[in-house]
Amino acid sequence: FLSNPEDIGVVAVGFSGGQGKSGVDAAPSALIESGLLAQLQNELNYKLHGDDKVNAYNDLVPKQDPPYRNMKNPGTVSAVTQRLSEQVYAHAKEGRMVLTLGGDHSIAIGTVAGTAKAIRERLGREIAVIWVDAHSDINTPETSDSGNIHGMPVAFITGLAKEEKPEYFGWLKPEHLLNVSKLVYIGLRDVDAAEKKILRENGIKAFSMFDIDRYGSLPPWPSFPFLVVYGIGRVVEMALAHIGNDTPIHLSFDVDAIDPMWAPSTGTPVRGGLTLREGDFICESVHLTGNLVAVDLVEVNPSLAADREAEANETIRAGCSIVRCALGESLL
Ligand code: 6HN
Ligand code: MN
Ligand code: MN
Ligand code: MN
Repeated sequence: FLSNPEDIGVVAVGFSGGQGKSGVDAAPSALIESGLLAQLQNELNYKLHGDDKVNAYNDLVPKQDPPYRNMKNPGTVSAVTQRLSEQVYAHAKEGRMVLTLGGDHSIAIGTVAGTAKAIRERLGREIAVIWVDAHSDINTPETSDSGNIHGMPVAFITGLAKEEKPEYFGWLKPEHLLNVSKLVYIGLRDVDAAEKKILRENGIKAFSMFDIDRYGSLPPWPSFPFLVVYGIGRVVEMALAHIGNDTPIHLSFDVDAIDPMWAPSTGTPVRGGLTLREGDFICESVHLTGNLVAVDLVEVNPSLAADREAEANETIRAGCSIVRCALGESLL
């Protein structure tokens, strides 16, 4: 294990400033109230560090926060992710696996920065990131159509988006950054044209929903001619092979990777996604490597649902399942 097998640092991030819809800031308390942390403690026998009170970071919100380079709430997101990076760093430096409950996906600027720096210092290693998402979240401020920073975190943590001003992500230093060769995506199906260009030009490894389907196979057994074996197993195998054996892994899981059938309450749902089992399988496989150093679960928005209670509860259940699988619940 690259972190203490029994210690988890928990950071609950009630933050929605990386996009325009309110409600995603209520996810951590909804996940915790549904029993997630209690299960980690009582059933999976982890020792949890840090408080289960949700950080709102209200003290960090500037009085005025006009757009900068087309980014919305740039000063707020920069200040919050900087503080979050310090919280994550402090846990990871102690050898704890870090579990961050978001919040929108802009918070991964802070979580990845904190993990990358701590693992460099503690193990002298570069981390890899497995980004499970319907979206690639790699717009630069200039390529983004929406101006929402939750569509840009990967550009910042890889250094593809650069900025000097410390109040606008200039606090990101080389020790915080992720090498693009150590990044791999799973679940993509809504990638902007400019993002496709960035992925191609940088040779970034990405497994789309199409890849998951096409790496499936028709088994040769004549008695089951219609049985299709789906490709998630091979895709996860290839993703892990790409980042290499015993590389510390940060798993950043956007719940919208899961099909809206199981995770409808999210800000940017896209049909045609992972089944709940495929999402769990990714997490189980990453757990089995023994190399997991951090997990983010983001973009659960309990207030976005046609039939609020039922759909929000389904989404929270999916999110809890993802986290428990990443932390080893499925091992017998
Ligand atoms: N997420 N590509 C779109 C944008 O606004 O840049 C969507 C981003 C979604 C972000 O789901 O974390
Ligand atoms: Mn997404
Ligand atoms: Mn799009
Ligand atoms: Mn995302």
